[in-house]
Amino acid sequence: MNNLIDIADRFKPQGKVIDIQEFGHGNINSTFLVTLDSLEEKHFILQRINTQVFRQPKLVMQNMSIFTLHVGDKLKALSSAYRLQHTPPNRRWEVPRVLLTQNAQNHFIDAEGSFWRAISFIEAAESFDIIKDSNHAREVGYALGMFHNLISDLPTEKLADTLPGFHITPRYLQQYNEVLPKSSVSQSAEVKYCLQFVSDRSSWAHVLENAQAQGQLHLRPIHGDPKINNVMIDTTTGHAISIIDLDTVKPGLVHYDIGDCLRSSCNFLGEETDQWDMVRFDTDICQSVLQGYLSVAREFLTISDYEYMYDAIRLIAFELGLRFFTDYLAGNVYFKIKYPEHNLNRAIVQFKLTESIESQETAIRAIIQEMR
Ligand code: GN1
Ligand code: MG
Repeated sequence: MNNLIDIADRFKPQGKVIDIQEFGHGNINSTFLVTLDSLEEKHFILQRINTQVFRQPKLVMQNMSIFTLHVGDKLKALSSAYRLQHTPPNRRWEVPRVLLTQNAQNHFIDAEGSFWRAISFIEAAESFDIIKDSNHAREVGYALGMFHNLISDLPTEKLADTLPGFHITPRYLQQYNEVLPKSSVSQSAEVKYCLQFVSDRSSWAHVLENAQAQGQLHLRPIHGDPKINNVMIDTTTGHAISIIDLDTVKPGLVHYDIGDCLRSSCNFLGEETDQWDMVRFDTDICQSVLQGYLSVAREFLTISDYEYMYDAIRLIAFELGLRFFTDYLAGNVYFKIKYPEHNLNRAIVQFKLTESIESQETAIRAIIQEMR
């Protein structure tokens, strides 16, 4: 704790650190909520970046600064006509700020070599691991649309690739094929189910990358991780007011974001359930998320973008299952776990969700078609 206080002290904007608690449910970084005895800024977020995953954490911070500057300017420049059209009256939209150390650095490396950074806390807001209702779903979709809208004109060349291969499904398949022969996990019924599941879908897994190679889809700045619990909801109004967790903001396909937002929102049991056979993709929630998304994002989507939306939803659920399963086979080197089979269980949840998406293909395609 003392060590944590020392580190928090370096970033605190003012006041005295009075409390530090672990915060959120991140699978990669370690996150803490710092409380200050200050009247101005009462809290901030302190994070230790997992440098096994983010090998160049300084580039993560650089992207974050470029993003924040761009969006800050853009929000100021939004015309009142635009605001009237897209943002209901009194809706706030906040962008997390990077806090600097007393030496004006955006990070601090401690004696053990850990990489720390601090980010402003969004007050009077909360996030949820599981969708509450269709109103919440529309807000989650709105948040992603707002985010894409604010960064759609940020040239991708300005953003560094902080996580090469992230969301490129064929690369995950390649890793899986490398890890599989070396793995010593026992061939339980669950493992056999996963092996078969991946094998049955391995040729289709190239769908988005092929579409990009053929010029049908284009790289844009993306969030990379817009799952439901990264959308902050105002505790009073119920409005979405921010998307947090900007580590994976980098060039990519908006489809990864749309797929990730939907796979996480439309699963009422959440990512951590052990009731595999009950996992379903809820199409009503899907419709509400897309309504919210398109209320702000319609302008920059092309006909091809719509055509690949169904594949994106199916693919990102499959891909996350594949990533969890590969990590289980590799001995849990990437995602944090609470028990040895954790990543296997998480993989099965995503594969069951993928099955549910596949079994409702016609209905999901109809929802997308209706909204175009
Ligand atoms: C990881 O740590 P967290 O929860 O922000 C992962 C995402 C996954 C997510 C699944 C950099 O995000 O891609 O979708 O777990 N982030 C990275 O919960 O791999
Ligand atoms: Mg994340």
